[in-house]
Amino acid sequence: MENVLEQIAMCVERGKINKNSPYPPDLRGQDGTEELVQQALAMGIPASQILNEGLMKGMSVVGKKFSCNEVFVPDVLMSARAMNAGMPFLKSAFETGEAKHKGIFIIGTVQGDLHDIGKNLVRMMMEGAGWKVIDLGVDTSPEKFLQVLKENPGAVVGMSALLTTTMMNMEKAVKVLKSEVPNVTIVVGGAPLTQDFCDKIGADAYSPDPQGCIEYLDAKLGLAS
Ligand code: B1M
Repeated sequence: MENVLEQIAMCVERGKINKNSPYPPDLRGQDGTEELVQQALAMGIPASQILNEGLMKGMSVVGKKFSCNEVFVPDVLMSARAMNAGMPFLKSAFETGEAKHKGIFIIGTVQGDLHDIGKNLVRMMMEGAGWKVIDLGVDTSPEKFLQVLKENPGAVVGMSALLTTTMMNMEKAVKVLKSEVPNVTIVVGGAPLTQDFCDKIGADAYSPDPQGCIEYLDAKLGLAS
């Protein structure tokens, strides 16, 4: 069991997507995250363990290497692709099968920010928790958030930011939404954020991980089981 999780982490670290992908050359012909995640699920390893001890473990190694210039943007992009390639298989395992939606959750990475792995994870976990999710993708302007919110009255909005430089765009987006739709609930997250920042910009909640977002909304809407 540990072995397959270690292999998944290694594939994310090295950017190995699937058996057919030619990169990296020394792993040609070997399984990538696509195959290994499916194997791990078939072995009965819980999706959350595959996510935390496989995919996210590999990405955390990449993050540390990126910080000290041991790997560079193209390497990180390949790792992101390998991680994203494994995630759809986990999605079905996270899904509860409940037909009734708890509500609509609009999510996007804020303007100027192209990081989407964390946002995709939140989307996946929210879908699994019974929310209908509208994913606005990356580089989402305040106007886009507002337009989609107006088209979906009563929806909750989630925003993700990974760069200290784009946190100010999150602040702009929160201000625009709150001034136009004062009763909207906004949850924010992303590695550089803090509860203090959330309070300062007037968002309703900060969560360091997807589960916190689910639990906050369950509690707020009285949906906790
Ligand atoms: Co970027 N990058 N990057 N990068 N990148 C970081 C964020 C950085 C910390 C790396 C570093 O220097 N150590 C740094 C930011 C520094 C800072 O702002 N202080 C950085 C930089 C500088 C940059 C560029 C400027 C690099 C350059 O071009 N010179 C550039 C910016 C591009 C842009 O956005 N305009 C850039 C580009 C990229 C890639 C494109 C190569 C790639 C992104 C690919 C993609 O997303 N498709 C990339 C990556 C992969 C990273 C690192 C290595 C990993 C980020 C990640 O996906 N983590 C990252 C270093 C690191 O984090 N250690 C780094 C895994 C992910 C699951 O975690 O997104 O935090 P995270 O999400 C978590 C929680 O935060 C939370 O849940 C998730 C699961 O637990 N969460 C929420 C997230 N959103 C939430 C919302 C919620 C609730 C919880 O409610 C709504």
